[in-house]
Amino acid sequence: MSTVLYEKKGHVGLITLNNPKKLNALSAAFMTEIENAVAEVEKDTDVYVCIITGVEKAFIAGADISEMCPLTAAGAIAWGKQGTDLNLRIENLRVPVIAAVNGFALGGGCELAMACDIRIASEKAKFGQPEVGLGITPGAGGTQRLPRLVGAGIAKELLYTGRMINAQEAYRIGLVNKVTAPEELMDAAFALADEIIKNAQIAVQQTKRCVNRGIETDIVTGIDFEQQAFAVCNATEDKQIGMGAFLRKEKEKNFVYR
Ligand code: DAK
Repeated sequence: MSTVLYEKKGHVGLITLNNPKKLNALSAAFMTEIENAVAEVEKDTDVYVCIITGVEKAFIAGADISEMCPLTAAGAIAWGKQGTDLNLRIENLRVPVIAAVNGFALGGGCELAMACDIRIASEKAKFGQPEVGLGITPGAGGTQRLPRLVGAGIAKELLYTGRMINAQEAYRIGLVNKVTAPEELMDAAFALADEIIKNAQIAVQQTKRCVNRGIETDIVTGIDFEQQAFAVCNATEDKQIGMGAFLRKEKEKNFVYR
């Protein structure tokens, strides 16, 4: 039985992390399986949104401490590259990625969730960056993505204390967009995916690129990037479909993703 499940539901690529005995701790082998599932999404242009979730009580309870424990500085660089690359790959995936955080999202798990475009959480979710308590810094983007999401002050408090926070607190600080009852989490994730899917996908994907690029650059460069994306969308069939429907006062828009 695979510890990472991949299935397609309509235009959604659903990745389910399924190693509950280890609380989905990120071993090298487990990360390879996640990479393979992400590769499925990457190559399938019929997937418009990706959802990542976990089974039972964990989203991901961090990197596998038994693998990290014997690492030397040199070994850590090689080992660490896999996690860093995986998160960059998720962040730069062509399609929006929703993290449906069902339980523990700690250390590398919180970092992977933060590499996703949008996070929604079950009331049972718990977030934290406990690395300093293990004698290490966060290693897969925690010191970079957390301050960008919640601001430096709150991020530093969480990073220096290693404190675990619940879903409501994560919502209050802007780490997650929504909190749901546990049994409603996947319905909420799919409802959000459907709201994205009904739009013109080249426009959605270009918008993702603009936000990701723009957030890392000065505003003039970011706006220039946005202008290029706008030009690209103007050459699409979906633009004619979207605007044509408005001008003809039609509700129905049958986008063709061209
Ligand atoms: N690693 C290995 N095994 C883990 C694990 C982890 N992170 N988390 C849980 N497990 C295992 C437990 O050892 C236990 O295994 P058995 O004893 O049954 O064999 C099983 O999962 C169930 O866990 P518990 O019995 O502990 O379950 P509880 O409900 O009592 O507690 C817990 C749940 C999440 C509070 C607890 O398991 C816990 O504190 N887990 C560790 C959390 C943690 O410290 N995570 C690591 C943070 S450091 C890098 C990239 C990434 C990273 C670093 C570098 N580079 C790119 C450079 C990431 C670092 C981290 O994530």
